[in-house]
Amino acid sequence: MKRVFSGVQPTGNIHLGNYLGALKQFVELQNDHECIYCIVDEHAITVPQDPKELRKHILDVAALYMAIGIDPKKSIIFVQSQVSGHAELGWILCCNSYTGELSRMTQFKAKSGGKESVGTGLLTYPVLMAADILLYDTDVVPVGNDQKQHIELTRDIAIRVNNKYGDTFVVPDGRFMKAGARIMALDDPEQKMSKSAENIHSRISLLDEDSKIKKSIMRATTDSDGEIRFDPENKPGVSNLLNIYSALTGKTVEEILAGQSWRGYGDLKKELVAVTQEALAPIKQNYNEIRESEELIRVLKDGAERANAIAEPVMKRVRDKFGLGI
Ligand code: ATP
Ligand code: LTN
Repeated sequence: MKRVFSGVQPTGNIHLGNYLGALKQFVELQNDHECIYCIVDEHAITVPQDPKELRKHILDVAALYMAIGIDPKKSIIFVQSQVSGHAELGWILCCNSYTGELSRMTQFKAKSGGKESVGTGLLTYPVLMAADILLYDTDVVPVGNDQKQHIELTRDIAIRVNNKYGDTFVVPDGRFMKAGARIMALDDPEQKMSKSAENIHSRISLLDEDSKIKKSIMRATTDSDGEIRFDPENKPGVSNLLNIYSALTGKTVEEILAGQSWRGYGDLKKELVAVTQEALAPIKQNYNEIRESEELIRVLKDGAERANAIAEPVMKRVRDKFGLGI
């Protein structure tokens, strides 16, 4: 069985972009893959965090993982900082990457742009991500399109180390969704939907109330020609709504448009509201039960043990290849 690894940061509310771009495939993959799903708290501290909030968000994401259908009996769910190999391998890989390649990453440029002083962690963020992946001899990494560059870097670093030290790492492949790989902000379809945007109506969080879902979708930015057509370049707003519809229902855009008698954007939006509310209702219900249960901590402790059991032999191999220790 191929091994899958992916991670989500415990920062703020998980939104439809995270779900349709990444999390939904986590659930699908667990039936025929050995899956490891991480809550990457060490990545979250590359920007300032309130410690109490961070702890809370770690458990929020863990509960959401389970609420969307990740089954701890099939998959490993754990918190990054509970397995020390991530930070250790992160350092070793830092010594095998170049500041030039890291400063070229678009996410680094976006997050550091215009700032007077930039934390080192923001620059080395993708190296820690490479460590997360390589630490488990991962074959497949399901992520949203925005992470493509980081996956490429991970492959480059793995190949570089293998060439220099002999076979050390498995070289992983990214896995991207067709429909949900890039969900755009509802208020500005030129930007990706993001946890950090100021306008809460730019995104739909998985735990949003029905009334908030309705408000955000009904006020989504479209255009003025009134024609419902999938054309991301000229009609980014409408195309984004169709894309969300497609990713939530599993229907292609052609199938969606073939069966409809919508007269305008209002009709499309109303139906998307219903589809979204229906898709998120069971997630919200599961979440509330799991978040309060004691099982959650047990799952994370057990997950960390199982993750560590896979990581430790890989770390031993790495230390041996590099000549570290005695
Ligand atoms: P944000 O930009 O919302 O802060 P992020 O990428 O920093 O998100 P993560 O929680 O680490 O936050 O992302 C989890 C997963 O969600 C990643 O695989 C990422 O590629 C994916 N993802 C994030 N935003 C989108 C989006 N708008 N469309 C599709 N996938 C997305
Ligand atoms: N960088 C990713 C989160 C992340 C990740 C990983 C994803 C950290 N480590 C390992 C896949 C595999 C993000 O910002 N979305």
